[in-house]
Amino acid sequence: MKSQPAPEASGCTTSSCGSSDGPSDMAPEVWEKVKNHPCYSEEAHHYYARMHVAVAPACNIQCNYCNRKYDCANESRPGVVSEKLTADQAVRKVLAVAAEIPQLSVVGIAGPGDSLAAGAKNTLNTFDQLSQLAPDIKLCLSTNGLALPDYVHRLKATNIDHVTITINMVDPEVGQHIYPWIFHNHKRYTGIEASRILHERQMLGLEMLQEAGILAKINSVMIPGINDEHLIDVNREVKKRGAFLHNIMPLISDAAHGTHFGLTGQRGPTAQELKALQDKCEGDMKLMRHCRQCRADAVGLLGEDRGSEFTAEKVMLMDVDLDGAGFEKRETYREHVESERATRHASKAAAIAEVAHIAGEKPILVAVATKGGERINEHFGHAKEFQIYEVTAKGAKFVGHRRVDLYCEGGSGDEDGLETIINAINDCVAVFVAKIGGCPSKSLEAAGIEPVDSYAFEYIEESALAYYASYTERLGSGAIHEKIGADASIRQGAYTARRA
Ligand code: CLF
Ligand code: SF4
Repeated sequence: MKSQPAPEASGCTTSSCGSSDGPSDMAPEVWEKVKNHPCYSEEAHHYYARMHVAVAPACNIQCNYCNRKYDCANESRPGVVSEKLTADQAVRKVLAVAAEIPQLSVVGIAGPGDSLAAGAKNTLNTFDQLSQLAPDIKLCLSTNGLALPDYVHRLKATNIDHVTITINMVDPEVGQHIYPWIFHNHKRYTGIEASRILHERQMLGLEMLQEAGILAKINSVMIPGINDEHLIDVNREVKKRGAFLHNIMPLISDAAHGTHFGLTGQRGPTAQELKALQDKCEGDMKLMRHCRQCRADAVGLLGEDRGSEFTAEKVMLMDVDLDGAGFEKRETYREHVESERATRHASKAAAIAEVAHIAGEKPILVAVATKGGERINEHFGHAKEFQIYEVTAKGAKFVGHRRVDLYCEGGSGDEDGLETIINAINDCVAVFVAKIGGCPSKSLEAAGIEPVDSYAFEYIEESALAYYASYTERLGSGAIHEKIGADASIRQGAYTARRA
């Protein structure tokens, strides 16, 4: 999605999302729309991939956290792409990826500008072609909302079920500190008037999506001191207008990105600040916590980016099947995931029953190294991110992820990298890995983070619950002490290789 956007997924708990029939609080037709969407369903993001095609270079507003000139293949944040595509190039790229990656379930258009700016010509052309050529793949769109009211009916006619609007304020007084200008109806507006128009168009667009039966996800960028507490009002207003999911993301404000906020020293939130705000907003509306703030040309599972395998040059050399493009492989994969879902439901319920006798204990956070499939299946030294689970006797719930520097590059450990990892997961009591060496284990233990490889290749949630039982027992016996007051830092952007 755009500059910092992107949507959400469910805040699902162990007990609600394991069924292949869907959670009990969701209508079957809605579950059908979200169950294989890696952004709209937290569970789905362990299994399904998305890709973005960068066909929308222009933007009709300016956000103080965006600089689309900055491009780096190792950078991961909205608004950033390596190459812009025509609609025809984009369609060819999607068909090439769909043939190679059976996990692909969604194609999104999220910039690098605004998908609906400048008449939305490329966006609509791309979606029109894809809805004919690969009808099993869902189409998804992200926008700042300024032009949205003009296109809702057209999006509905193209069978687009998922639209994300980035909404950072519902009060133009707040908005004027985020948006220096907008361009609307052939005119440039600045100051509070710009924010007022943007706000009114965003609310109208959201209401129209609701009327049209299109699922709306709201992305909000948390900017400490500017809109952090205000996002509680945003959450209330978008919930009132029928938004399905709210995704609150941390501001990315590294000065090297050249954004207004980066250059003026505006900081992003810490991990604890972000989680506290997400917790406050999580009521009867679903909250997305697994957003990776993707590039506008990202390809793959949310925690990975395989975009470099599918550059326009490489795609031109591929033998692309325009008729079906791997449909059978995708069908087989979806059947496999459905069968996993059915099995997991019973297994998670049994794991919760095992710890149900533990009462009154505080939740703990654990970090997990995973390559997907809801399993602990990544080595500590190879992890580019850790998934964070909050564990209680009621279940293990995904609450976020932390990007890190690779610890192991070229076969040896990097002590500087280790420090950034510890900073990133410092609020966790344990880190679950498939394998870990003696040196990093000692440093982690010294920081109060227990390295755990005894659940290697097991399912994450069941392992987290088993660990919780052992942790509370050891705490009760005095064998270990409670970890209090630790916070963690949020990395600005994805991993960037330090060695050639
Ligand atoms: Fe792309 Fe956005 Fe669709 Fe997902 S991303 S257009 S809803 S398919 Fe997802 Fe990426 Fe976060 Fe966006 S992780 S930035 S929320
Ligand atoms: Fe950048 Fe435009 Fe997206 Fe804002 S809406 S983040 S200015 S591309």
